[in-house]
Amino acid sequence: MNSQVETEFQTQNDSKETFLLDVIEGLQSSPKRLHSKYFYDKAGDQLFQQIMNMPEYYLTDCELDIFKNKTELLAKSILIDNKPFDLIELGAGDAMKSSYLLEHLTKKNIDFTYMPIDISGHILEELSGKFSRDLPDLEVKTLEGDYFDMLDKAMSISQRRKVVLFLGGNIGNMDMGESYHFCRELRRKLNRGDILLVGFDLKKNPHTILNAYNDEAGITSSFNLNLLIRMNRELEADFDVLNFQHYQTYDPISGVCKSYLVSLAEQNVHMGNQIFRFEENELIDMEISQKFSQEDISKLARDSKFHIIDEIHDSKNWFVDSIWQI
Ligand code: AVI
Repeated sequence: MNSQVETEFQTQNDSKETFLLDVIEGLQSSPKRLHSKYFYDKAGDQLFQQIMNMPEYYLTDCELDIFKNKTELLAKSILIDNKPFDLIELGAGDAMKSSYLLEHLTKKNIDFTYMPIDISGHILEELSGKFSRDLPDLEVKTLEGDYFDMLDKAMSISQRRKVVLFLGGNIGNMDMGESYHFCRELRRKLNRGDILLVGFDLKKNPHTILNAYNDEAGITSSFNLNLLIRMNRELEADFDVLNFQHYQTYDPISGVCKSYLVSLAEQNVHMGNQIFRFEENELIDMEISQKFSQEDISKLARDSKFHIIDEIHDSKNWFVDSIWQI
């Protein structure tokens, strides 16, 4: 049987116009900031792949350990009744981790449709191709676009129970306030009985965390600097990349892990008809990767009106997939 793959298209929200406006607003703020969602152009995707393969970057291996070795537990916690459901993955990428769950459910003849949501149509096409070859019995409906728009679409095209996956510790790329609003918005869109499975990177030895974002080879540095290169190419800016330096911090009390770019000189950067002045040692706030305690996770679930129904940890206890229900 052939895999049943359909795609819903939608114009990318983060068009060049939005990118430009966000950048201008960020560089006019104090402190200056850029949004890490813009890291992921073609070169940024490749650098992120390299990050995931670095020995210091443990997050991917930890969650892979859960999906590969605790698949049965994951399946049990999302299969509450025997009713058919839709398995939605926010930011599915190459679905490397979720594939283990998908294969497990398909082999058990569970009636479900996999709905990967991603901003990149190219990634979704590749994913469809991969599943037609490797898991031909899996029913796939790809949704290209913004998470919340596509979640609305998923809710409107099928009335079945929803299980939403938000993996990879991506929730950490929001500050605590933003993640609360994000979970509240998900809660608003879902129905009673629906499930949200979120991957959280846990607080641990601060050296382990700092090293994951401050690698010797400088890949994380290139990942940050690549956004300046992207702005030069797409927004006609004239950043001199050699005049900026990556700086990483981790505060073990708050769990806030942050990356900055430091201006190495007093300099002006042009972008169209805008000029941005940088003092020597002035910072651009680039990315937050929040780390969580169990208490932080319980509070986030409670505040956004979910119940935690299960928690599945990796063998080192460094990462948790927390399973919430409305
Ligand atoms: C995508 N996200 C979960 C990564 C993280 O760990 O915050 C992005 C990243 N930034 C630097 N290294 C990895």
